[in-house]
Amino acid sequence: MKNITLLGINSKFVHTNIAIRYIKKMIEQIDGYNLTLVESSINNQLENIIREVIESKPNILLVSTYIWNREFVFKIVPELKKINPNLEIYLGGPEVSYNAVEVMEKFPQIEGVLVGEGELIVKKLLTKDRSKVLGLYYRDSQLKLKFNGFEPPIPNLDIIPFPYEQWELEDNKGKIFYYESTRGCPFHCSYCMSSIEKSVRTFSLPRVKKDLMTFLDAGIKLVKFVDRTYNLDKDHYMEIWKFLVENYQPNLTFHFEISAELFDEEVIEYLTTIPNGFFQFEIGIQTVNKPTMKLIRRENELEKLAENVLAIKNNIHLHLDLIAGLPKEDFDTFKGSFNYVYRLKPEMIQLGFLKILSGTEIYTQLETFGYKYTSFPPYEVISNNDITYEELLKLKDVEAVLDFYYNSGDFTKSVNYLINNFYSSPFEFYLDIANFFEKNGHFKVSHKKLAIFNFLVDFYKERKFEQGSDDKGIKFIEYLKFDYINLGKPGKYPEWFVSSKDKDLYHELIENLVKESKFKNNRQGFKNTEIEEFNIDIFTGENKKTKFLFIYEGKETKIREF
Ligand code: B12
Ligand code: SF4
Repeated sequence: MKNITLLGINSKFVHTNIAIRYIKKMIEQIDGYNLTLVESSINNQLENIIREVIESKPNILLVSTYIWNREFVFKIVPELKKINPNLEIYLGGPEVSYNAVEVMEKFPQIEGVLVGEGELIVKKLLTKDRSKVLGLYYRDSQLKLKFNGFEPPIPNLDIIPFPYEQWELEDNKGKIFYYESTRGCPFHCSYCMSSIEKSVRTFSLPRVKKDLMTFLDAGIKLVKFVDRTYNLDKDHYMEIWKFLVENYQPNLTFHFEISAELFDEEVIEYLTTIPNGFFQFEIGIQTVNKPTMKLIRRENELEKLAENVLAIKNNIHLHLDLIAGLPKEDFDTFKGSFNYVYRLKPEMIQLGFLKILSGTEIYTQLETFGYKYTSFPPYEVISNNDITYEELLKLKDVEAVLDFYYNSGDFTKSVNYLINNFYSSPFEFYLDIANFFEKNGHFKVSHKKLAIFNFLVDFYKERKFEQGSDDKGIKFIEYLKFDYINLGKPGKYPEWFVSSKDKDLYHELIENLVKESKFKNNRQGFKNTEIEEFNIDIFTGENKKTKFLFIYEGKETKIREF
């Protein structure tokens, strides 16, 4: 009996590694091996991971290597070999699949690199002579590097077992569970590793439904489909969606990466009926600059895209992605991309920076577009012919303030008011406040939520906006008060928040809510509510007093005007 340890190091504790689980399940089909899964995150200490691996007493170690753990993996491997010189170490995963020769030459401690889809290759490695295994880089008895050619993509995905154990789903309800219903992508985006492997294959629908039922029954919170573009085959994806809706669970969200312009009217209509929050879509828009779209082979149909996004945004959480550093996208054209996405008002805007990944088309265009990028992971672009390092740094600052003032969802009224009244576009606002943060050193330390509110007040004062507004700044503060109180019952009121409330009326409202059985008693009612009077109509902006009762229900706040 040999011991095999499988090592997966995630980017954060909440993530899971689906690849290493698949491979474990495949090895379970062969006799003669004791298997241990060691899963950790890059936030753990190297020493702890080394210890955990060694304590599992492996004869063979299989390591899953990705961009986020590459540095960790290459530090751990030599140490493990020092501790146990007989350990056979094999690496697999996207970070070693396109540069296996280099990896084998640099790390003599590594027995072999398995390139491409690992499930069948590992099975063959453990059951056949190495000279018969496709997809394996290894050294022969004279230490000469050998490769017998690539293993073709697995034609029937159903041979791969469901990766998760029932107990782990039940014990780790808060983790993100990844899931695949298809593999491969037919598109050719020049920066993306998934564009390399063209063949799209699907797990069968009965198989997918069975797997999804396991998730639905387990009481977990988030399942992320890693299908490269989920909505490729309408029959396939609609049947899965319909199945999920038939088995709807209120506290579970399914996340899909989709291409919004591929939806037809029937699908859009169907999507407007999905229970709120049940589905979450990530849509890679990346850029709206025409020459850039052409160069990266990703030509968005902007009108259709916007129309579809707006049609489904009421009940589906949307994450829209942009990439800075693409070819022919300069600082100004990036503004255009940013403003396009911002005006669609998704729940989240993910502002990413181009990574130069080996194996992709962009990797072959370094000279054409003058790319400079970091030689360590994640190989992020430093500059190119169209954008400077300083401009990219500025966009990083914009990304940070965007997280504070947009993605947090905490400033909907106040920031909207500022953008609509004092700026020519959303980007100009975020750039301006990013400059303010930089000048005042606010990026250097982390801040509590209240500080982020206070900075907005300081910014408002420093820019002297009240001089340019006909209400002497009243509206801004009223909107900010609303945003602040909407977040939860204030422990204390900041200096700029002069609270105005009718205490007798508040008492009466709570008593009514207790009568309605909304709360058990007055104490519970006061704890979970707040009232406030505003000098303007928060929803129309008119100069008219309004009073609201805020009812805090977990992450949600319900508002009643009275
Ligand atoms: C989930 C995910 C993440 C998660 C992390 C998950 C985790 N476990 O911690 C998050 C969201 C944090 C993330 C972030 C990033 N990611 Co990401 N991510 C993915 C995603 C969507 C799924 C990966 C996956 O599980 N796929 C399903 C499995 C079954 O397929 P697979 O990974 O290809 O694995 C197969 C083979 O590689 C191989 N294999 C894998 N491990 C092993 C081990 C052994 C021993 C063997 C033999 C074989 C083997 O066999 C597997 C099964 O066939 C992929 C895209 C995709 N759909 O695959 C991108 C992907 C891996 N990410 C990518 C990138 C570029 C990034 C970012 C840099 C993006 C960014 N923000 O700019 C960041 C980096 C974060 C960081 N801290 O540095 C790239 C490639 C990176 C690389 N070379 O590793 C991918 C491929 C996207 C792309 N199309 O370009 N990502
Ligand atoms: S970015 Fe998305 S659509 Fe483009 S090749 Fe990669 S996975 Fe496919």
